[in-house]
Amino acid sequence: MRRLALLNVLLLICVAVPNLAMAAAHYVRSGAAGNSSGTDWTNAWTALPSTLTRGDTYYIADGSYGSYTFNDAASGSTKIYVKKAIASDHGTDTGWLSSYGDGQAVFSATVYFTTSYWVFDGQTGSGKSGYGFKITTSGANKLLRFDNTPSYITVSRVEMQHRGINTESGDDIIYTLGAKYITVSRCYLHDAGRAPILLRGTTDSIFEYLYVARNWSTGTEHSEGISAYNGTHRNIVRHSVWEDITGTGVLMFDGDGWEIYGNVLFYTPGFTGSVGNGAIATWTGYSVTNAKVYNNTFVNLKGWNTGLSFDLGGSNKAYNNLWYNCERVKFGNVSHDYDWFYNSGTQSETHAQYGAGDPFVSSALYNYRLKSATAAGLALSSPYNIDMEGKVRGSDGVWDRGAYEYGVGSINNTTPSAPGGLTVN
Ligand SMILES: [Ca+2]
Ligand SMILES: [Ca+2]
Repeated sequence: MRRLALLNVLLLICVAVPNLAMAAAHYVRSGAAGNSSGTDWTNAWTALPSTLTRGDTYYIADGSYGSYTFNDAASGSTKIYVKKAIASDHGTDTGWLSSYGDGQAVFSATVYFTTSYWVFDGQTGSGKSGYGFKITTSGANKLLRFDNTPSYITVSRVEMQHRGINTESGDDIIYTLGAKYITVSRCYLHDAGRAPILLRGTTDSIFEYLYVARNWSTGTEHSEGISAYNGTHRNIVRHSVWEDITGTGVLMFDGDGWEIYGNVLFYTPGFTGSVGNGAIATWTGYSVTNAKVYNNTFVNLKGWNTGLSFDLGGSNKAYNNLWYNCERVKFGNVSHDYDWFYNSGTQSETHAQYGAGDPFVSSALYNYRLKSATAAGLALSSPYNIDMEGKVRGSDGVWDRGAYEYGVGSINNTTPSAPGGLTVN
């Protein structure tokens, strides 16, 4: 027994030691004036070094940084972690000052990923404020690029502020070329020169808990909130807010197996933009198959079609969506039912519900939580049963229509909260 126990202990040590020895932490702080070894906050690098080590974590303090290209070769599935340093997670205390961790680390030019297995985490931020990382530009560049078909990259808690001017040269915020298994989570994308998210050949990726506000579209250079084609399949867009997105559509894509659920798409009063093909749609001559469009809320959208329209393809399904005060809600090539409408036309649906007025807690504050239950929607399986605040749809007996579940859990539906209601952490 004792020999067995000792053997187990030795085995544990043998397993544990290499991992401990391999994973190191390094420190980056603009303005650091130590020996630039990156070993603590006094001796931090002033910018990320050109070569990073697989398995290691790089903490970055508040400050200004330039462009960076994450291009170190993958090694199996071992990730490299790049994190904003914050009070509760900054590695060593040697040389640490709280002022290094209470603001933003700002990359003032494009951030590129050209290899796989990365975690890029700003650690703080939600809705429209408090993000640990920021990427911005004064030029026509894209802000966050995934080139050369990289995969397994997670980007979270990053503000991406473009310059809001369309120069007709491809001013997009996020751009992918053949990327796969990308997750962009809890980021704030705003004032895109063209498209906030432009995907080419990207599959199996997730865009979630985003706040996306304003893009720029012109007659000769059309824009969209998401523009996706050339082999874009099985991508998920969920639990996100899309404010004042204009152009061909808000979410425009082609391909198979897209899932779009739990989003809010809205226009603020006085916004003069519009959408052409649909709020969620594809282009003429493009094909969408097996799309699922569930429990989204559409508010005050304007345009030629603010519904769901897929030109070619089939087997597309839409349930439990809510349209309030939207122009010309039309459906094309999609089976739809259990939707809710007010001042958004009369639709051919067996279980359509027509509301009596404004159903929201506070339209003035863009709080689109429901102030009362809707007629029961169609109960669906996981993962469609969770709203953006984590409420389990239907657990009070009524699966509500729209993005926000009513009447479940500890969140008081009648308490106004942050604009857009994106208070999740
Ligand atoms: Ca600071
Ligand atoms: Ca309910």
